[in-house]
Amino acid sequence: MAPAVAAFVLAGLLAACAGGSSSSGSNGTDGSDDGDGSTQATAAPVILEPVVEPVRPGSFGQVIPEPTSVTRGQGQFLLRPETTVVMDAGAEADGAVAVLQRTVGESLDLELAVQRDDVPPDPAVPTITFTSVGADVDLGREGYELTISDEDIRILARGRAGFGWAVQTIRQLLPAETFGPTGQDGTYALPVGTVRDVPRYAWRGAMLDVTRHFYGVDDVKAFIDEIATYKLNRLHLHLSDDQGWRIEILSHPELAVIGGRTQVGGGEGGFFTQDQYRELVAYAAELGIVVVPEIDLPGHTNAALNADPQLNCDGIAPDPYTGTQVGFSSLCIDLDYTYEWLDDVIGELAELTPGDWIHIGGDESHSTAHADYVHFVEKATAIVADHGKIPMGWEEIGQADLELPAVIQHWSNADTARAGSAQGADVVLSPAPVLYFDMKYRADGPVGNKWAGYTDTRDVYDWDPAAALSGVDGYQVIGLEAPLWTELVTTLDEVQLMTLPRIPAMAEVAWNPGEGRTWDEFAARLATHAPRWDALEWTWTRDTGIPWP
Ligand code: TNX
Repeated sequence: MAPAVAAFVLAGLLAACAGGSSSSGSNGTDGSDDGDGSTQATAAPVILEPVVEPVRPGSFGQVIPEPTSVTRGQGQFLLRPETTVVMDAGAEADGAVAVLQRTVGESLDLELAVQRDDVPPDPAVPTITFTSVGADVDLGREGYELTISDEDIRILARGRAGFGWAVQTIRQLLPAETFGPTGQDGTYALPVGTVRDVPRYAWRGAMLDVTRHFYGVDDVKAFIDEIATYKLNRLHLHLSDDQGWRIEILSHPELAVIGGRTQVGGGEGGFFTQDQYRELVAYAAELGIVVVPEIDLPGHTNAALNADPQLNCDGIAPDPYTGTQVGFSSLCIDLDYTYEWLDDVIGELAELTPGDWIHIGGDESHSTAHADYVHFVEKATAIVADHGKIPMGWEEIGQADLELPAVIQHWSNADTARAGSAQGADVVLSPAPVLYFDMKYRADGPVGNKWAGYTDTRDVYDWDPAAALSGVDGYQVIGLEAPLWTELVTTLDEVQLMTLPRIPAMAEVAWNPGEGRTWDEFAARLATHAPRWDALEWTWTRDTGIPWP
């Protein structure tokens, strides 16, 4: 369809929707949602032709990140109690189906029983089919095609992630209350149409610092739920720092037992046992998220130096540290023990990590001499590679000779980041003035830091990652990641306050290349997510400039 025709049809559709305003979101129920969530199958507006992108509020739900292409049809699919899931034998959809069952299924009291595709489906039963048959290469590892007719739903993808993201889209096409606890009343409808959706960047991440303040399994799962809703696919866990060591290491138990006892301000700290950590990795994997563990080295190591005296050049352990300074600690670079210890730690971490990457930190090693720093990074990255993983580090590691593959994470100094990319390393962008979500939204924000400036939701949304690091080839930038440091962030409520709504804004920048995206349109769509967060009892910031309900 020619763009002009698409625009004409879109205009007609918007006029047909109740009120005709660009924020008349009825979650795709064509205005027939009577306001209490129940939906009648009648009263669809008259639409002469399907609408082709761009997607706009009221045209096909309020999905964030905005899908890269949508074709809107007429009518709706009703989710009925007998709705059955069909899994094609070749489809790696178990995780996605489990997520569908425990979100939409539990909320609406639907069993969503699974049937293999070798059993011919009863034509009277509405089905949701997951299949890879005919999925084209352009869908990549994470893309999906979601086709909703008035009789059934078909999800086409090449792998786990694509099926998972299709399920997140389905969730968002339903009304807000379907995000709530079990037993929602009513019949819920999905709009008829096709979404074909492929992400812009392969790395769409968030980092949670569990060291400065410890967050336990349930808190981390809640954070995983939040980022998965917006199709982020990497959870970087900052597991060690001066103030705490948070992962059990069986060959050096004192690291967690002693190093886990502290946190900023003197609270009791904590750590993950390896079983708990495996549970988190599996929980994330089901939602399409790879966990990237970080052990910060050779600085940011006071907790380890305190727990194991042998790591110190003089054999004397320093006192525990519960303040917020950085740059004062360093492993002893000349000791053989340092590398034996590191090999043990990285070896156990590699065993716990199905993902490709292990992050060795490398930031702010201000008390390590430059030559020592370079020597250490070369040894540490080699140890990671020996354990079959790709070394990743903050941009400073680009000062060392890097064996490829390697990933550097840009946060502060573009020249340092370029030194790594010039060696061929992949680059993840986390520039502090835009993506450090420990910064306050604005001066009067209740929680947060300000050293990198204030960052409101619009700053995140309007940022252009393609222009962020001049002189670095576009293909080397594999994606974006928002770090949440927690010196000043002390509870899960505050984690959510700092990341909602900035995570959805970043997620859309990372997913959708943006032709036709505008802040005003996004802000209207974003506002419709607040009732979803409320239904989930997630805390969020009522940032300004967004038409919240
Ligand atoms: C800088 S960013 C740090 C962290 C702090 C953070 C606070 C980076 C690689 N290092 O150690 O927690 O600032 O905003």
